[in-house]
Amino acid sequence: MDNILNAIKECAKEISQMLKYCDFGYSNTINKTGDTQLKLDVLSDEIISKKLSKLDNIKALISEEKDEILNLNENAKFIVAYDPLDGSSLVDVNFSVGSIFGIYDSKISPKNLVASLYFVYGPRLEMVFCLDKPYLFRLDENSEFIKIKELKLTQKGKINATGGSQWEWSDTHKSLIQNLFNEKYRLRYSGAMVADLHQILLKGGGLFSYPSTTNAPNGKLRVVFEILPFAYIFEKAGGFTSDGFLDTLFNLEISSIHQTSPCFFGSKFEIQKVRKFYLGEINESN
Ligand code: AHM
Ligand code: MG
Repeated sequence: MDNILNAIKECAKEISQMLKYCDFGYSNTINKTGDTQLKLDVLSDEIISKKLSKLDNIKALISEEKDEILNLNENAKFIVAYDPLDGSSLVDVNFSVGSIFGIYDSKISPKNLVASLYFVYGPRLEMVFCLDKPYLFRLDENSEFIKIKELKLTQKGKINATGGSQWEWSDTHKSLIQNLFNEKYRLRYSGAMVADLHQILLKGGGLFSYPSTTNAPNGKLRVVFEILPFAYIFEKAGGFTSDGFLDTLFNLEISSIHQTSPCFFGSKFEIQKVRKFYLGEINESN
């Protein structure tokens, strides 16, 4: 898998450079989820698919920006699923954005996810790579990713990051969020899941949620290339995940590559609380 990791690192360096100087207007295409693609989304996807297509141990590529699977080498082992530029609508306000990759062995199923990594394009270029344990890396002045530390979550955090619009939340979600604020959690939400989840991982805990909403009952975030890669990292860091009901996001069933799901990532305390609210064991915000 080393060749895949090395190729992905090179892509991230290229995307990071492109973000600094490239025009960030809209293209005239719409992706599978219905978002009008930014030129940067399309360019990031091209950088990744061009480089990874050359590797003979990749069976197929799945991208947020491609409607269909790109089949490459039929007998190869790995399928790489990726969101080339997560949070791209925030580039115009110069917020941190990212790229997310999940590496699956032979088929797309939660159990077959064998490694995941993401990059944060912020003031620094950072990477979190996880095989057995998640490690933070930072690009140095010689353009090398230097290992900084292992990421571990505590049992209870202080951050509350929740997506969607409040008027579209269920009463259950409103009560859960109010309950966390009553327990002195602090709101931290930029609108780019890579940056928001990275903050929770580096600060040691908290809750990130993207719930079911009235206009998106299955949530907004995509299972194969956004949710599962982060669930893998969170659980390997000692954290927990759920869709509100399941005791792990790894029990989700996948029926299509662009499928979405409500999702919750956090420390033990917060995910236990999420499930108590969603399963109806608690319904008061206090
Ligand atoms: P994108 O992949 O098209 O950028 O969309 C995903 C982003 C996530 O990064 C973020 O968590 C979410 O959309 C924000 O949505 P909202 O503005 O509804 O909270
Ligand atoms: Mg995304």
